[in-house]
Amino acid sequence: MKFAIASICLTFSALTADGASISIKNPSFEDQGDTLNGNGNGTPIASDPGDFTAGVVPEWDDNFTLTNNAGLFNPTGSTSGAAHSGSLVTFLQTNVNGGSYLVQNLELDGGGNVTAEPLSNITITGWISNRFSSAADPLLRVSLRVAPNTNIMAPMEFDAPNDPTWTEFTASFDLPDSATLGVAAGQPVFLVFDSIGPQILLDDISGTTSIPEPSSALICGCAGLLLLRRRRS
Ligand SMILES: [Ca+2]
Ligand SMILES: [Ca+2]
Repeated sequence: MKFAIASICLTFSALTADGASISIKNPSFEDQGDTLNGNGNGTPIASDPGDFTAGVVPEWDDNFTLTNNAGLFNPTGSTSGAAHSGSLVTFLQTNVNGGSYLVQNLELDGGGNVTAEPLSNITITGWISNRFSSAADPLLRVSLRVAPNTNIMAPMEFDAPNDPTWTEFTASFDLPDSATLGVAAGQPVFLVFDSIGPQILLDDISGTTSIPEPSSALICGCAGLLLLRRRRS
């Protein structure tokens, strides 16, 4: 009886782990699109179909060793069609070998960093599209790092099919226990995007994180023991 109550309580605790929204900065890549003017023709890229920046994605730390292979892009009227939302997207192309990637430190909606906590979950969602509808599908790679450049989880790869439609991706990272995490817990987590293959388009990034709450399991377990005692007496 005691074990049954305990296991029910633990299951309940796992299901009610605290889920918190991650505040992605410039999640739809629209920021500064009304001022940046990639081709210098006098019209900002947000209202200039086909215009793009080379190696500039505001509010994301770019690390573009090949600047022409990443940036903001207004896809309206191109083979890839419109942005998933708004008028701008980010494009990435074959950045792995060049060492280029798009990165930002993850912060919670209420402020404070998302940190590397054993047994927590960090889930990143977004939309990808194949820029040229190329036969060779580009792959988006999603990684989590702690500074300076340490992967804490193996990159997840997502395929953008060879048509101009948008595909949703969900990268759900279950961090291991502290013995196998490989880094000290509590360090700020960085979200990293890079890609393999032809140009891939990226839009509307969001994220959540949840951390198991051992305290609630303890409270629940104590309540279960109290219940058991009451029934015995
Ligand atoms: Ca957008
Ligand atoms: Ca322009």
